[in-house]
Amino acid sequence: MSRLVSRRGLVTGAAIGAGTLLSGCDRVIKVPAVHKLIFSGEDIQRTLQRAVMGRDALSHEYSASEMSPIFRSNGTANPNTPTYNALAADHFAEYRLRVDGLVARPLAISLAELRRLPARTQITRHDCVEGWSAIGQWHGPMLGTVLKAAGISSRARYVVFHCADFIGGLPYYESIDLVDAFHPQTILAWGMNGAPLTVPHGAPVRLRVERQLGYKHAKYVMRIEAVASLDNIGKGQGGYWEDNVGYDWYAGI
Ligand SMILES: Nc1nc2c(c(=O)[nH]1)N[C@H]1C(S)=C(S)[C@@H](COP(=O)(O)O)O[C@H]1N2
Ligand SMILES: [Mo]
Repeated sequence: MSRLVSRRGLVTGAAIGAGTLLSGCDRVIKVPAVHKLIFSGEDIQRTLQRAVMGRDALSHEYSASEMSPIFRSNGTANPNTPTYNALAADHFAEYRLRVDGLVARPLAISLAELRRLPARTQITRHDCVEGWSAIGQWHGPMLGTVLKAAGISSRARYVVFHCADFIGGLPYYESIDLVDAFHPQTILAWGMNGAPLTVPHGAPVRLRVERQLGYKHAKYVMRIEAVASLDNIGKGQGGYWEDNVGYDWYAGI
C-alpha cells in the first residue's frame, strides 16, 4: 500500500505538471520505477487510470435537476425464466441474495434485509459502450458492507455477480476486483430515481460500479461469489461480454 501511494504520488505530480494525461504519461514512463508499474500490469489502462486518479477517486455525482427524463433499458429487459417469474410474481418476497465463495460466513439476504442496511444515494451518469448515456439516481447499500458482513477472505481477489438472465442461452455474469468492490460508490442498488428498481433496470437488485462502462453494472444479481481467480468462472474472461464478444474485462471510464 505504501509503495502504491508513493508511486501514485510520483505519477500524479508528473501528470499535473505536464498539464495533460498524455504528456503526463510521456514524462512518467521515463521514471524507471513508474515505467515498471505501468507496463508490468495486466491492463495498462487500469493501472494508468488508478495511478493518476487514485484508487478512491469518486465518479462525478450530479444534481436532481440534471437527471435524464428517460433512462432506457438495455440488454435483458426481463429474464423471463420460470424461477425469476415466480420471484417477481411475489414481489421478490422469496428472493435471497446469496453471498458465498471465499467468505467466512455465506449469506442469503432477503430484499427486506437488504433494504434495512445503511444505504447510499447517488446521481451518476451511465455510459453504455453502444454509445448512449443517461443520468439517474441509484440507492442501495455499499457492496463493501455486504462483503464485510460475509467475512470476505484475504485470499479473494475478485467478486463475481451471477445474474438471473441468459442472453442467447448463455448466463449473464460479471466480475470486478476488490478495489472496485470496496469503492464507496459501488452499491447494490434496489432503488432507482426514488422508486424500487423495475424489472427492465434489474429488479430486485443490480450492481452500480460507477467508474466502469454499463455492461459491468450487472442487473438481476442472484449470487455474489468471492474468488481468487476468474479462470474457472464461465469461459474464464470474467464476464458474459468478455467471454463471448471480446469486450475488455476492465471497462474504466
Ligand atoms: N444481467 C444483466 N445485466 C446487464 C445487462 C444484461 O443484459 N443483463 N446489460 C448491461 C448493459 S450493456 C447495460 S448498458 C446496462 C443497462 O442498464 P439499464 O437496463 O438499467 O439501462 O446493464 C448492464 N447489465
Ligand atoms: Mo451497455
